[in-house]
Amino acid sequence: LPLEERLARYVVEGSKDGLITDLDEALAKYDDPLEIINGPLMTGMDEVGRLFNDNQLIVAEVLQSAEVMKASVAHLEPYMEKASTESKGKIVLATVKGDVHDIGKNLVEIILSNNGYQVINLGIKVPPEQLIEACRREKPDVVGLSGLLVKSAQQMVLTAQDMKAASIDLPIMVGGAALTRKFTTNRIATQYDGPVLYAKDAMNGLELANRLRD
Ligand code: B1M
Repeated sequence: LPLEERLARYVVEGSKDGLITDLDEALAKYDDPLEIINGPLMTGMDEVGRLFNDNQLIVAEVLQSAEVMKASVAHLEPYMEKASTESKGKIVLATVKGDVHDIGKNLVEIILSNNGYQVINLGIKVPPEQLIEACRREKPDVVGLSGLLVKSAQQMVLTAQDMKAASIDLPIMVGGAALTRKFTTNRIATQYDGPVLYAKDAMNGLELANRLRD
């Protein structure tokens, strides 16, 4: 099989046998390690999502796929471009209440921290109270919310409402598969006093954070 298909297959099959060797081959072939993640590895993950939706995979198998994705990101991370050490700002990052998906969020953390941001990663299933407390404690420049489930998009609305009630108006950046720009503008931003920005992927998240600084 060609390299790209082999990489996607590790994710789909949840197998790590030969993974590192192929990732190293990919590192030699691609200029930017992020292209390996956004390309073949994401193709594999999308296939996992499709098979899971069709009841052809069970949660335990999807978990194995997630492990392959995480191991791949960990292997590629040291090769990603790192900007100067000057601190560009602080971001509190969380997967919203009720949601355990964290691969995308952790990718956002890697990209932001490699590019000069201090990231306080609160983890998964983070309730609004915990986020509000972190905002008061950490005084971040931006709050980043991730969520992949349809119900997580609604949870982001509730989170924005609670933050507003707590008189917080820091910029919020949201991302995740179930979200759209339209939902962000029409449903989340209308419930909040500060800016609410939609990031389609982790790189876009970095662009938006940079734009907020300017
Ligand atoms: Co779940 N899951 N899952 N899952 N899972 C999805 C999301 C699903 C679409 C699969 C499907 O049915 N086709 C579906 C959601 C349906 C829906 O609501 N529309 C689903 C479901 C149903 C579930 C469970 C309910 C299953 C069950 O238990 N019956 C359960 C939910 C539990 C819960 O959260 N309470 C569940 C559990 C799991 C696992 C634990 C097994 C595992 C997660 C492991 C982990 O994260 N540690 C898992 C996985 C792996 C997936 C899929 C297959 C892959 C997600 C992923 O990691 N993608 C997913 C299907 C799919 O997405 N194709 C699916 C790779 C990752 C890099 O992409 O996170 O989208 P992503 O991040 C992207 C962008 O979205 C963006 O940047 C990244 C790219 O650069 N981004 C941001 C994300 N957050 C951002 C934040 C930002 C900026 C950008 O700024 C703050």
